Amino acid sequence: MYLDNLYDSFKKISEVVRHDSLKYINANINKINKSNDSVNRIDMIAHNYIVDSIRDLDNIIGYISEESDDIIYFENKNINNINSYILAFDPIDGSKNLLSNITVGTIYCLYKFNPNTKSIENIIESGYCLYGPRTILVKTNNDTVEHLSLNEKYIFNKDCNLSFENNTEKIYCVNESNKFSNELNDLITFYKTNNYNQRWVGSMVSDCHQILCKGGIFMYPNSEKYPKGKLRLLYEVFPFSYIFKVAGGIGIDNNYNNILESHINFKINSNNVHKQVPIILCSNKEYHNLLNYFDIRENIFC
Ligand code: AFP
Repeated sequence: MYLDNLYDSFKKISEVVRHDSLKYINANINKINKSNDSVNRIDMIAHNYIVDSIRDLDNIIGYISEESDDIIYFENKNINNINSYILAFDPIDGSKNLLSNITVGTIYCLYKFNPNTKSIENIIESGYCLYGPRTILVKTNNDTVEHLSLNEKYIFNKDCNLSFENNTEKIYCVNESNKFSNELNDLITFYKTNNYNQRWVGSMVSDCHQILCKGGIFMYPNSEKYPKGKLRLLYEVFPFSYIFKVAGGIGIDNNYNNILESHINFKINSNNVHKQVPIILCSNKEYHNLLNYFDIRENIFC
């Protein structure tokens, strides 16, 4: 499936983020989305560009956006079970950061979808576009994660593939102002005492990009403030878990299990379109460190 139209919509979003009046794009448009966030004009501009870009792609029968209450089906599409897809996306991830000119991005995930059972059958591609000092597109392409940057001719030019193989930096990425369980506090202390460096931007796209480029671990666990986690399963957690998997890493849930294993046949309904879940994303090496840590901890406390 060619998503060139989608990538073109990222170029348009990048242009608006860079050059339109800040007052205009950051204006609150008096709308609250299903996640209870107030919607800024830039969120809707990006949403509309993306929807327009996929509307004419035959096999994409609908979409899920952070800015739409429910799954939306395009009219007049030839819906058949064998070849139906939906695109889930967060048009502007980290939009609160835009006010302070901090990098934001778009996250997307293309799902093979069964319209009869309304369930996800597979992830075909996922990626994100970062609107930072450079506009960077990171996307899966079968078994590689490609890193492309927007050049002066307005073309996404491939720079390299991203892989955890050579990434050795010790970074832990978590918002420590949240109140976590004792178990998680102990884990964070483990990172501190083992010379990991803490980083927190507050846009998932930026924080996870840093981990993909350098190594380490990203966490948004459940906390007192977000008992069910904060990040959205369908357009934040699954896409990043898939990117991490292809790069040689993993996304894990509350019980430290592979979160992608729950995506097969995940049934979408109005109540779970914006489902929030706890998530940890890291390289396979960091995952083994984490399991070793828990083994040792268990032996001490048993
Ligand atoms: P916004 O899109 O509302 O700015 O939220 C961004 C986000 O969903 C995700 O991108 C970040 O990882 C997370 O929230 C940051 O949240 P806190 O810094 O408030 O914990």
